[in-house]
Amino acid sequence: MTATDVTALTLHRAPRTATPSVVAWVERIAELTEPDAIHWCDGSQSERQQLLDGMVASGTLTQLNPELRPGSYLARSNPDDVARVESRTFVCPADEADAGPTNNWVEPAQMRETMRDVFAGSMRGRTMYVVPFAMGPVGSPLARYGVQVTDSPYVVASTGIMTRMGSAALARISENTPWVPAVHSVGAPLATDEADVAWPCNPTKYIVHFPETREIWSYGSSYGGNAILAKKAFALRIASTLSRSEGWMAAHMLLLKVTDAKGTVSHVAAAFPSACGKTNFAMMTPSVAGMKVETIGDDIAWLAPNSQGQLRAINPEAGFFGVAPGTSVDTNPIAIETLTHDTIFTNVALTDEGDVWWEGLTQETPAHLIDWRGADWTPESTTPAAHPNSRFAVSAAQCPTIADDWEAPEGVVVDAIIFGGRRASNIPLVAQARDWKHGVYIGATLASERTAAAEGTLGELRRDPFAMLPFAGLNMADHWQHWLDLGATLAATATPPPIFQVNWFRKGAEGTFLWPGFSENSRVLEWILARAHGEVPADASPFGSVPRDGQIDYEAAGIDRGAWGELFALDGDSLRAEARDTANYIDSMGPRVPEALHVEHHLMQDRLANVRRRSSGVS
Ligand code: GTP
Ligand code: SPV
Ligand code: MN
Repeated sequence: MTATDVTALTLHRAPRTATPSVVAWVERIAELTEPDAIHWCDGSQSERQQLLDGMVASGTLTQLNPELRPGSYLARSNPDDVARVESRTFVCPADEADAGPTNNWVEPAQMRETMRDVFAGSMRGRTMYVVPFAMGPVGSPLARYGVQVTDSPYVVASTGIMTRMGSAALARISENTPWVPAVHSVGAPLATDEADVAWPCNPTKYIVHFPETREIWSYGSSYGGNAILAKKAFALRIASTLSRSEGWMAAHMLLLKVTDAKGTVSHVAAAFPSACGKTNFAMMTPSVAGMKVETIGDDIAWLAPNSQGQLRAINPEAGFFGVAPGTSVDTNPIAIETLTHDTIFTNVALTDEGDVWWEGLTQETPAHLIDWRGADWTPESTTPAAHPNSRFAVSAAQCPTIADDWEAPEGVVVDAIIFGGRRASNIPLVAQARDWKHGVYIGATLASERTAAAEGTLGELRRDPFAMLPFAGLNMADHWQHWLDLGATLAATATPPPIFQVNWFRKGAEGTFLWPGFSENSRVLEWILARAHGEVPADASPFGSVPRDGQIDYEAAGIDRGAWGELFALDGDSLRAEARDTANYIDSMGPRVPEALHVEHHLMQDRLANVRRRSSGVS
């Protein structure tokens, strides 16, 4: 098909509501990528079913047993396409300093040329889908809009779950609406009569952001954040620069609603790095009597101060793309219930009954499975049945604990902010920052052990400031300044929400987790809210305020006094060594690091100067 034919097809097929700038852009991308056909997605149920049926026919999806898992499908990716590829993710502002030390940068004109080269003819033999979407409730003042073109029906179906996708979003985009253009190709053009593979992709991958023009170009991968561009690429990387110029904040945070036994309602936003417990915390079944936790979001929050000095938040997404392994009726019964129907699973194992399985789902391991690579698997196998980064994509609306205010157009008021990571040592179970600036220091210096959510060495400790290391589309030091500025904006009219640090992953001498986690995290949440509402005193520690003896019923959580003490133990030498590393780390973020963070670091060092080895929480 020639470029002219494609243009005619586009014009013919473009819905009347499509604004001319969107149509013109679609035509330009079609001329570059040369698809065989163009389909403008309306987001309807029938369109969705057609896509799913087509993918079953082509072998991309396996339909699960409709009696066990109605409306649900399994995708097996190419083994080289199983997680985000941070090494192939680029942030390309005109000035390298605006990308900062944490991002891969290429001069934008050069990167544009590379994009033109790799995308040229990249959709030959395929259909290009035009996928309009809203991030946030359609019509909300906090919502933003985008259009992704992609040659992957799997990405269309996933985006249909993860965003408000289709005609309503497209109708919102007028010539006066800023919208984010996102171009995606699997990078596997098909020659005439060439048979397709189940998971087309390309060994060469690019996930590219041009923050100044708010553009995204992604090539070669169909996995998660690499390809569902509304999610990390837009709602975090592009949004982190957009929000800085507009005075709000894009955060890698879950959002939840808590109602305590007295009926008091609070909302909490919490940032944990990838695969460190956001989905679990957002869907928690509290062990604290009378406490109710409801879900608003499990991965991304957009935060905005309002004129009364409140911090308002929305979940810009409409679905959950969650880690499967470890999810069970014991750890996350709400997720298990959410996943009973209409779910797309990727890289989990298939049972002989046509249902899904993953490590940790059941205590008993099935005698036979088809593993995530499509090979026979038995308990004797030495490789995992499900890939460690295998995931489910499911609509948030079908979560049994979805909060009634999850789509409130004005967002919910944030009463407390939490930062946490996976830390075997040094970091206490919970501590309250002394003030906003100290909280920003905690967020900025956050570290965590590396998980399977990205490529790299598992378990290696790395800094993950604000859980945004892979998701900041700007100079990290500017992001830190933006957090300080947000606090100042809030403080001009009201008291900003308190900031806390948590660590569910501290290990004892035997190398096992000291804290049971999951439901028992509600005990920590209860203390956090009591502090946020000014109800209880606390003890002082170098990390800020920590619980007083008796405030958290750790025995009810199933641990003894010894373990409780270890959760707050301070090892002076180890903490000072970490603080020296922190100083180097802060310096490595370059000349734009806010002076306030250097000051906070010195204050922390002073507090650590005389720590020997003692335990807090235990006398
Ligand atoms: P992303 O989607 O990658 O951003 O991850 P996430 O932060 O939502 O992580 P998720 O809740 O999916 O948890 C990832 C893994 O951590 C799962 O295997 C969980 O079982 C495990 N996990 C979650 N919460 C806890 C906890 O409180 N304690 C322990 N020990 N493990 C936990
Ligand atoms: C993460 O890695 O933080 C995720 C999964 O939420 S992905 O969408 O692939 O980025
Ligand atoms: Mn995430």
